[in-house]
Amino acid sequence: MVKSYSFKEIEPKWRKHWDKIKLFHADLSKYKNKYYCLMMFPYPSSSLHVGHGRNYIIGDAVARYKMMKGLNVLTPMGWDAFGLPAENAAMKDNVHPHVSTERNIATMKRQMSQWGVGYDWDKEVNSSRPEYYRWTQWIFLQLFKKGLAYKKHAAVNWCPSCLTVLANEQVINGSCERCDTKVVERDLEQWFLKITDYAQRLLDDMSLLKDWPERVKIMQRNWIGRSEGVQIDFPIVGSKKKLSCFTTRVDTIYGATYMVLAPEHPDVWEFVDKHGPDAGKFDKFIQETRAQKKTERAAAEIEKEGKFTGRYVINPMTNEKIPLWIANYVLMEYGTGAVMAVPTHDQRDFEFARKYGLSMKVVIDNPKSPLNVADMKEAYIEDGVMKNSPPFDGLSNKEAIEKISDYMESKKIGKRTVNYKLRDWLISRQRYWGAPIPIVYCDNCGIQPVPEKDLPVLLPEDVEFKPHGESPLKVSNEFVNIKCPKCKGGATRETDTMDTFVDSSWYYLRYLSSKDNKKPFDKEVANKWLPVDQYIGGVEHAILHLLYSRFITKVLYDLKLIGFDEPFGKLFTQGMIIKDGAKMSKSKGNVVSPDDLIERYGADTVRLYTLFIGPPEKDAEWNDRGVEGAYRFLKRLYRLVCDILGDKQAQGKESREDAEDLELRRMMHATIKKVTVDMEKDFHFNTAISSVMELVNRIYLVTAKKKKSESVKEAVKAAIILLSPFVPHICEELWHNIGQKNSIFRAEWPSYNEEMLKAETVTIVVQVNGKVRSRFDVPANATEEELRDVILKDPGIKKWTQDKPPRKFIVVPNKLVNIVV
Ligand code: ANZ
Ligand code: ZN
Repeated sequence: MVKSYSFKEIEPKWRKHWDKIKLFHADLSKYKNKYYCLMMFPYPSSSLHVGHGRNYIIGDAVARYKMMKGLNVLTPMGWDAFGLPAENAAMKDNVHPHVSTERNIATMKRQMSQWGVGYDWDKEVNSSRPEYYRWTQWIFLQLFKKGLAYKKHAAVNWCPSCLTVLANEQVINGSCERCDTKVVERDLEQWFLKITDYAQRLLDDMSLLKDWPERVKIMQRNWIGRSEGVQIDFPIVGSKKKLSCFTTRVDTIYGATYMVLAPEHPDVWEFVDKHGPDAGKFDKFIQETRAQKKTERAAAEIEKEGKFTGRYVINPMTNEKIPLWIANYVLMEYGTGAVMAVPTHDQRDFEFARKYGLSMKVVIDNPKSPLNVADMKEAYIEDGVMKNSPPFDGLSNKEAIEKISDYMESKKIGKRTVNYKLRDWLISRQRYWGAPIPIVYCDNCGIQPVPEKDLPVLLPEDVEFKPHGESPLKVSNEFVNIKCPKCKGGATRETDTMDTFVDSSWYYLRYLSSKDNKKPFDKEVANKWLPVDQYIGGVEHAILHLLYSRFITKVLYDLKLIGFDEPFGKLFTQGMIIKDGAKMSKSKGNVVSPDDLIERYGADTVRLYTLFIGPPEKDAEWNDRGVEGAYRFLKRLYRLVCDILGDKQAQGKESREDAEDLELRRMMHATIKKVTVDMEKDFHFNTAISSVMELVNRIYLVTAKKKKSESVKEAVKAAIILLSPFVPHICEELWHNIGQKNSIFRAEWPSYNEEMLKAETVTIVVQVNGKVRSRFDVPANATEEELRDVILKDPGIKKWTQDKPPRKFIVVPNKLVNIVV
């Protein structure tokens, strides 16, 4: 009797079995062959779609494969449950985030389970529960005590839709990372973490991250943005003060014909007469510039606008008086907020100087064709020869950089400095759904940390959680008004909550001690299990989460709380799933739910298609027809094992081993090698799967001719094992069908024999227009394509074909090729 493929029966049965045998349970005391496989934990915003599935399915395939390779695999999962996505979802559903978060978690957990994605749920974490955020607060306090958390007044990014400030990293092309609304600037007092103290280490240690994608490292490097240059002091005419500017091109100093300040520069009103007739104009200009987006102001194309302050500074090398301007293209956030302008060699300065008729002087000449200010159409920014810069004339500008820097340092005019684009991490949020910042303000004692023994600072439940531009916690008297931990006088609590990226910057440590209520994590266990062996997640976190986690790990390392200073050994970033040309997402209305597909085809089909869709690091277009194809393959596989092996072959007689068996064995070894290498190297599941599909096709061909053979049995067994990380349910079922007793995931991953891979060769005769012209040794059963490749490129054959594509290319397998030209 041939049974048909009934995934509805098979899938729940085996999931129950894996639970029973605790397949995904990791014994943390056994760390010898440890393999920490981590997938980025999700925001519980709503149900998952097949795009999300890619992350978990890839991770699950890797975890199962590593188990079969004999490693002790830890694969935990949890919930990045605080923050805007969860809170926005709650508002939409008009329920408290507590309720919606727990409800969404239940849905997502069910979906993960239905995908057949296994986790060690004993180690689950939820960042919105007090037993977790207590330790997020604790980590904040450690940073505070180290001077790495501080409060300051600053111009910050404000999202008018989310009604909260955002970190620089959360502003993508001038818009909110969450809701795409254009951000505006606001002046507020906020909490920052001093990630800038770690800028150099975050750069240097990237050399340790050998198994990270190059593009992620490049993004982090650019974000940190290190520049070497000189900070130069310019005396101000009629003042004792000096103006400092940062330049990477000290070689151009003799060409600095004016100076520009950012409109936000704190000294602006020292230079501009506050009560003079022009004060109003300046004030208007400053306000207007500040309303411009910083990203636009930093862009090369911006229309340069400025105003002359009426004052002058002295170029310390030429001793000339040069005018002092303010301009929109200078930003306060970078360097000193003041720039020495060299219009001949900097394009922005060039445009500005031409617009306002400021003087220009060539100081780096083009060695190929001398420059002339009057004829210049743009700044000359290449390297060249020093000119108009006595005593450095004639040197190459590269040499001059060193010489002038030395000179300035010896005369105390300037100092070599390094600047970073990276800014401190703004972590306060004027939102409800986050960990309260554990700080108290007392009139007597100032800013006081909450004592560790008083943690957690619980999030009050009796407040209106909807954002209205001010911290919702402000309205809770009970929360706000407390006693100062130091003097016991009246004091108030900080009412901002922490950015969720603080929660997620350490969760990989908490999995190892998820139930410990004495400490955030266990140093010994952490040192044994970390760094994470394989981290898998979306490239959209290249800067945000991945940079913050590296920073927090380094801080914990410096505090001697852990013994490693990079959290993630290997990183894999999967591409996005696209539907109808756009990233699959609820807001775009193009989501495909796994629930319907699993109902129709089963989880294995969805998994197979998700992994087969293309190279996993690349974006891929979801296509429902492809799902159908995956389903057909699984049915075929099922039939092969149950029908042919089970019924037909059982009745047949063992046939004699022949060339066909040999070829099947060769192919089996080649397939084992292919899948193993793909799993170890680039996670190219798609090519791994297609090679097993070819093997299955070959088994079909052989069994069509033979009744019974040992090679077929071996090949079937190999095919089942090789597919099991991808389609675990059906493979577990077939594994038992072929007589195995234990779970397939307790079986050993097959090895291959290099000797077997060598294909047999045959000699074929090649004719051109019916005349024998040559002979070739080629692998047995070479395809027409392979033969064309070898034969048509051969000089001896080209002579006869005159290198033109043949009219006909007739193949008699393993014997002869006839080319007609
Ligand atoms: C003079 C000069 C001459 C410059 C020249 C460049 C070319 P990176 O490489 O990004 O670090 N700069 C400094 N502070 C700035 C600010 N707050 N806003 C806008 N521009 C600022 O860029 C450093 C260069 O950017 C500095 O070198 C300065 O212009 C400008 F032929 O100084 B330069
Ligand atoms: Zn006090």
